[in-house]
Amino acid sequence: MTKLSRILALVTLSAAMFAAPVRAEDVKAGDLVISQAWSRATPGGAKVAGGYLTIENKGTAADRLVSVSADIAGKAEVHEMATDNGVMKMRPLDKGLVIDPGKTVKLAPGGNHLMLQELKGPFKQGDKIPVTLQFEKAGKVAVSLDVQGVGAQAPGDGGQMMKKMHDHSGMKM
Ligand SMILES: [Cu+2]
Repeated sequence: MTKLSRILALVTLSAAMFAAPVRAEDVKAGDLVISQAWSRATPGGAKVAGGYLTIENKGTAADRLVSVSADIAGKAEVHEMATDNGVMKMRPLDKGLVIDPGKTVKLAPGGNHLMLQELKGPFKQGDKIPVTLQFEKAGKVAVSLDVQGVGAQAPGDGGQMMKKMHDHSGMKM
């Protein structure tokens, strides 16, 4: 092996390492980039689950997430959290969710989310749940939700946050 071919082999090897699959794949649709799509495992027979993801609009015009559908859910909606008489409640976003140009919109626990209802089966940690997003401009976009642990607060969390919080509550300051 010449010095050059050894270098080339190294370069090829490191390129292959960088190309290794990451957990949540980015999905590009027109000017939109959708990433970190995830959900949570459904505990004992639950028929509803939230869906969370990040939508970045790299274009110069606003787009709108109009609706969502999934084979596993009899009904799916885009929800927002709103305060009603001092109580946080969720409700469907009838006009959809606007993603302004140059902005990133994050659907996350406690905020906007996808609501999958009338589930035909449980979500288990490690599952990938295919859902179809419908955008006004970008059209239909297929993504899959990476199912995390029951108490997860973020993708890849697997319920660690919950455990950490419990640890803290037991700590004497
Ligand atoms: Cu909801």
